[in-house]
Amino acid sequence: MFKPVRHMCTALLCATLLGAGMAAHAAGIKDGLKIAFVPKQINNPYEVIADNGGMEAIKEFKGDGKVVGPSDAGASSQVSYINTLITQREDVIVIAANDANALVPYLKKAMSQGIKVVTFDSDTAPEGRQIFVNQADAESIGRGQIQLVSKLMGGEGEFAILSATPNATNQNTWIKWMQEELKKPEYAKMKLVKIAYGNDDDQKSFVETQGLLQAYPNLKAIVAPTSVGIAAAARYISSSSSKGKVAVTGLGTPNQMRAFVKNGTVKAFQLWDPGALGYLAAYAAANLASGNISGKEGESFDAGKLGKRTIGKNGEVILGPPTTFDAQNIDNFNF
Ligand code: RAM
Repeated sequence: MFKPVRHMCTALLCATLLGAGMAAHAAGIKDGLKIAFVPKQINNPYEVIADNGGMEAIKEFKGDGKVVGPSDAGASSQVSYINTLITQREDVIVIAANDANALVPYLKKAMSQGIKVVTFDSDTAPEGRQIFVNQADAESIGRGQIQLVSKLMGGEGEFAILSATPNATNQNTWIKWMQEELKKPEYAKMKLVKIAYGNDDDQKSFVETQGLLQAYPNLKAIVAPTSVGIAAAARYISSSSSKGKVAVTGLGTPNQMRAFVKNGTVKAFQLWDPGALGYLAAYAAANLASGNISGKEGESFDAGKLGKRTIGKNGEVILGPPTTFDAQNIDNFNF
């Protein structure tokens, strides 16, 4: 029954490792690494879950983690945080970038001083970082959003996208794939009438939803590939005469969307586990700073409870496919 693990460690070393809790996961990771997470914005529940996942991982491998960032999802707002982290000689900056290009010079400066840079959730251009930890394959997210909204609106009619900021790398990439998917003949009767931007600001997203409904009286659906946008759109529609007429879908957290699923405003939406995303980003960061990986395609690293992960093309590490939530399964999720 019980197999001694003699080949891996001596009894004493094993006892020490077990006594140290997760130390067994931290193989090859340097102690005390200074890792700073910079989310798109600090007050977005999605970002908070992701950052908490990162801090959990950093605790496991005995690093020194912190979260700093702006309260709005703007790239210029992230710059001063990057500059301060350079001065503070962090080992790694893990950032959800609010723009693909605007941050690159600052992140390059960090890298030129030996600070490692990992993007997660929202990437920069590849020269701005060593690794991008992506929630899921961007093409599948984009195409999947159109497949879902098509189902919800019966494959025909007008729909709009309510996005985050106009510069958000992740949303812009997903929207590009949505538009690509829309070219297929099976969507010929669907018309994308507008891409609106709520800037990942709850109030602005709420007002943009109202604007869409006024401007397009025949609107059949709103797809919001942002957790802030989808929650604001659902809140607006749930107490308007459009409830039951205009479908709301996109990407959201189960905890923010639960009430709208229960009251029938939202039939289905998608997401991945943001906590696992942050956790994976922290392990990628620590392995990079420990010299175990450099960001090249094919390199693998140990990501704690997520197991061994391999770096793909362009320094990208993928968490896994998204989940579709609906009334049947939403209560199985608590994030
Ligand atoms: C918002 C942010 C984030 C995105 C999620 C789905 O919280 O825009 O970057 O990944 O939505």
